[in-house]
Amino acid sequence: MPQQDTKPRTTIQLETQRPKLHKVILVNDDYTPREFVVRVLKGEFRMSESQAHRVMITAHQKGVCVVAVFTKDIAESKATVATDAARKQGYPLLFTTEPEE
Ligand code: TYC
Repeated sequence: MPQQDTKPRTTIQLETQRPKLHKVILVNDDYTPREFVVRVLKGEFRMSESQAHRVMITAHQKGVCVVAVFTKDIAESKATVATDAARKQGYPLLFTTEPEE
């Protein structure tokens, strides 16, 4: 009778690969009107008036504020669209992105 192999099998744990999320960051400047910042936050990031106002004031007081987190492509696209909207109106408003830890 053939001997049975009783050695435990090596188990391979396959981790589900979750894409790293990227933050969209609103940067303060001295020139863009507050109302315009709020309008862009509402339009591009689907925020309510009060959420947008809170984020704008945080950036105004601290220099930057995290707006939201998305996959890399979406974060970069939203930051570009929002920044371009400001450029079209002649404002220096800037949205940047960075990977989450
Ligand atoms: N600091 C600007 C002002 O006083 C308003 C502002 C807020 C601009 C947040 C950019 O990310 C910003 N008009």
